[in-house]
Amino acid sequence: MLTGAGISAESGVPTFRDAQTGLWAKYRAEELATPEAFLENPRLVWDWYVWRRQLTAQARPNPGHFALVELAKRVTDFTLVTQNVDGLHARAGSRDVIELHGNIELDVCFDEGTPVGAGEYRDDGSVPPRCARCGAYVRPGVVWFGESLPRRALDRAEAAVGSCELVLSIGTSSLVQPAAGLPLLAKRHGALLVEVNPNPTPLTPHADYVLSGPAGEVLPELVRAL
Ligand code: BV8
Repeated sequence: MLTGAGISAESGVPTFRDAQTGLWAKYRAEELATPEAFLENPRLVWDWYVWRRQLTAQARPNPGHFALVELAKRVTDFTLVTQNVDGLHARAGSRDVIELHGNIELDVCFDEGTPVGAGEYRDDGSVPPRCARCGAYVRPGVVWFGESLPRRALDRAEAAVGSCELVLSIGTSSLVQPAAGLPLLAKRHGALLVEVNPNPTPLTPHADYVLSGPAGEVLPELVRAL
């Protein structure tokens, strides 16, 4: 299974396609989610992530997330790969989720690249906060545009799509690489490709089946039909 922002839309988490609202309306997500934007204006990008963290903290998993928990119990070899940084799959009860683009709850030292946890922040009132070890800014533990994905996560995802019989691409616009290439990789290895999305995407012409509707409605139906 590969999921994108669309599976969290019914939980109230805006997708990347959705225009940003309020303070952030004048920015494109792809512009803010870059190391360049952070270096240029650390406070702006940090505040954007604080805002998004509040949104994801308030969000609750929806029937689409829970249906994938159920599906995992019904099939022998199940792998869940997500582009989402909201942690909602794990909160729904999914185990061993491959988070290709990191997790918005985590903090990382901008210079050292190592996790920064409680007691590891410099107590100087800096915003963004600073790493107690080296004094560099702390950044959210997500993969920004132009940055490589975590090697182990990508290797595990590629191994899964290289050996699966069925791949579901759920709630993704299939525009961001290398994630968007994974369902096609699976198809090239002989897997059946099913897309779940209320809107067509560049992947739609390649899909064997398209379940055109909201994931929160389609996925529970799929599980019931099993
Ligand atoms: C990299 C974390 C090495 C941060 C994210 C090849 C060709 C062209 C460009 C590239 C390429 N290779 C690399 C690039 C550059 C770039 C890229 O792909 N750019 C795109 C914009 C063209 N990729 C990278 O930079 C990657 N790194 O490749 O490193 C490298 C570097 C440079 C050059 C070469 C190689 C890193 C990409 C990861 C970036 N980080 N997130 C954060 O969240 O703040 S990406 C982020 O955006 C999300 O994680 C997600 O991946 C993406 C958004 O896509 P979706 O999840 O699909 O969401 P979207 O809003 O787009 O669509 C929602 C869909 O849901 C829609 O289709 C809608 O119809 C549907 N929907 C709506 N409601 C529902 C629904 N579906 C179901 N149910 C509903 N209810």
